[in-house]
Amino acid sequence: KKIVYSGIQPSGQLTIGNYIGALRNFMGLQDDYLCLYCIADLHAITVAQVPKDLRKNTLDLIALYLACGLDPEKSIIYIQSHVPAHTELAWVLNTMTGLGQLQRMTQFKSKSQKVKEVQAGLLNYPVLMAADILLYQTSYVPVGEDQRQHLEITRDIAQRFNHRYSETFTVPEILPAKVGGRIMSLQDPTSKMSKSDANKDGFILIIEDENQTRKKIKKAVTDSLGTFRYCDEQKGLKNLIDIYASFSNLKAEEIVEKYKDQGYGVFKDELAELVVDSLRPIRQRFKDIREDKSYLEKVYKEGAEKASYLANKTLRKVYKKVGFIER
Ligand code: AQP
Repeated sequence: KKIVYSGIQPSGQLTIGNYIGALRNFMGLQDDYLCLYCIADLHAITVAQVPKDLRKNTLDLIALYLACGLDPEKSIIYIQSHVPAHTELAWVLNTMTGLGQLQRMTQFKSKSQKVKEVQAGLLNYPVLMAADILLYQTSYVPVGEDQRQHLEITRDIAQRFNHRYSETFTVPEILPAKVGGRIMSLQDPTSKMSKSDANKDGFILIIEDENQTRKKIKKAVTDSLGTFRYCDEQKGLKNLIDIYASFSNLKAEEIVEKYKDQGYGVFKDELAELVVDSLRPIRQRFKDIREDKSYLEKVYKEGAEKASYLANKTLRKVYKKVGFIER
């Protein structure tokens, strides 16, 4: 079977952006591919984290993976820091990645503006991500559009290594979401919905109280044009239509047709109910799974064992090719 790899950072509670752009697409791949889904805690610390929150968010994320339907019998679910090969390969790849290329990354530019002192880890984030993906000889990476640039670097690094030494890594391809690859903030539709946004009204969490979800959708920024169109002049509305499309089987044009004579209010109310109804089963399952600590532990321990086995095979090859003496 071909390999699918993806990960999500436990850097906060997950938003519907993470769900629509990434998580939701993980489930359908489990039968056709060998899937590895990681909890990217090593990535999370590229931005300062409170240790106790990181621990909680990590366990929450495993429970959420399971609540969404990831099956540990089919897929490998594990915590990134439990597989040391990620950092080991990242070091090697760091020695073959240009500083200029890393400095040009959009995510680096936007995240480094938000901190007082920029740490090397933030700059090197895409190299660690390349290591994650390449370690498993991944063919496909289901991620949101915001990660496309990082996937390009991963491909560059893989090709550079293969060219300099010999065929070692599979060169991966992005598997973008069919709809909603880039969900925007409800409060600022020019920036992407992000779980670490200081403005909590900007995002809807996968796990939150239903009334909170309803309130945030009501408060979402639209415009004073009053027309119901799907266009770039009406970014707020466009984003809400994208969210509607993601949770229904309607296309943007069909949604416009349905609501064009009804105004924003009715549309928002119905969108809120659609989102709440769609997330309800996950919210219910999450509670039970999250309480079963020993089950969660079993899942991530077995996951780490399986992942390590595969990762170490690639790492051994890499070490040999760069000229390290075998241990
Ligand atoms: N707004 C979004 N629309 C669609 N997809 C999105 N993703 C993130 N935001 C959106 C996708 O979610 C996956 C997990 O992302 P991550 O946690 O590894 O990092 P991120 O992309 O940096 O996500 P956040 O929510 O913005 O986290 P913070 O605030 O911690 O940086 C990825 O596949 C991503 O494409």
